[in-house]
Amino acid sequence: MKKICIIGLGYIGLPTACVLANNGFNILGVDTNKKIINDLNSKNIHIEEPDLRAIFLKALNNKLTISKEYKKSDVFIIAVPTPLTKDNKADLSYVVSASREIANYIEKDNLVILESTSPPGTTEEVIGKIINEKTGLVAGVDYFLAFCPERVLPGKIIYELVNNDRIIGGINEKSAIKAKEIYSSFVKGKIYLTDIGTAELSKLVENTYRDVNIAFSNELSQICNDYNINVNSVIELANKHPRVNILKPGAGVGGHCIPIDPWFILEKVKRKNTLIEKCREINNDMPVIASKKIIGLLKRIENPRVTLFGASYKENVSDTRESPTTAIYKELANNNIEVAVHDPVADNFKHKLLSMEDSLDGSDCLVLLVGHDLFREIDFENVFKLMRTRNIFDARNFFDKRKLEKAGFNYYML
Ligand code: SAJ
Repeated sequence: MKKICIIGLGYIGLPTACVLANNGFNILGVDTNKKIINDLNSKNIHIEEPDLRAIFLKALNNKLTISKEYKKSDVFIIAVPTPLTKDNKADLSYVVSASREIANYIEKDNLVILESTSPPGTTEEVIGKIINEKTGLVAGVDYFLAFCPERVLPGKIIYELVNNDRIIGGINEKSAIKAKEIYSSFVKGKIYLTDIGTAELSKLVENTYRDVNIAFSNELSQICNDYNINVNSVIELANKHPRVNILKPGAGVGGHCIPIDPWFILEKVKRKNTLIEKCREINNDMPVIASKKIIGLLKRIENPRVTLFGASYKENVSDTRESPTTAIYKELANNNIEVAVHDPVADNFKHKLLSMEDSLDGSDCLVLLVGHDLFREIDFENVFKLMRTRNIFDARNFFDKRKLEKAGFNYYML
């Protein structure tokens, strides 16, 4: 049975480790975080994701071991974070330390795969270089090296891990074929083989395409304001065209992928004023634009109090990383507005999360930032009683405007 060492037991590494263990591989999951190791070994998972717990428990009964220590393995899969530095560059320190560790255990004919999203060149120029220098082995000759980006959507990770198509880039054809042998054990989608650089850039292009599309919709929302036309109706109708698919505007783009990956593309690009950078700017400005509108609504109210509904970076996930709510909170608080936050789904938010009742008590504006399904069940009669001034600012076109206006609320959209 092939031994695979998966490095980094986060949103990608842990589900991948489980799926591989449940498909006949002997898996060692490694992480530098002691708490994660202890929790996992006590059967507690640190990630909220539908169906993950079930496949994790099954994997423990199969061949999944969790440890802080690396071991000799046939395959090493790197799934560590690649965050953004303050000057919009990739922080590859986790990739570097994983590569150094792998170099201590790698043997001839092993396979090394990078899954973490990284700037083009990382697989060969960082991982390959470190391992080659430390071991004297040569990537593509003595061991196989490939990049196989994850493409799963948080909230649907387990389904998409199995059903999405995948791209594999190899340092040579043999490396790509070796990596395909591993992924084809569980992937039901198609697997496309290419070179490493093309695979690295394709991954970044997917997320950048989404960022550019959302920026277009956010710009449209501002243009529609000038014309006093409802942007959502415009997008809905334009999308009836068979070749148009505009995404939804909102109060910002969050998460740890879409706002970050466009910068990885630009890392070695000499051109200035790229469309990609402009779109980042448009999306980054949205929390401030939304805040200004909220502040404008409340200007005649003394000691205004605002309630933000939604702290996670998008609907129905608990993850609050890069959530636009953080920026909006800051902007409102800096303008002397008392801010309360309610989110029945989010985890680990920077500010205190209150119950719905406490967050709305005496509030002058309910701001809907994240369209969690649970918010569909809100009892607006109760909301009406709790609030001091009945303003609703709907940044996601989520509520039924007519129904709320009929119930006596002042309804505003972004
Ligand atoms: N958003 C909008 N309008 C939309 C769609 C999204 O404002 O119409 C916002 C969301 O509210 C959120 C942000 O964009 O704040 C990102 O959410 P998302 O659902 O677009 O993307 P992620 O970050 O959850 O996952 C993306 C996915 N990439 C693509 O769809 C191209 C996923 O498949 C990737 O695997 C993931 O990034 C990743 O890990 O790279």
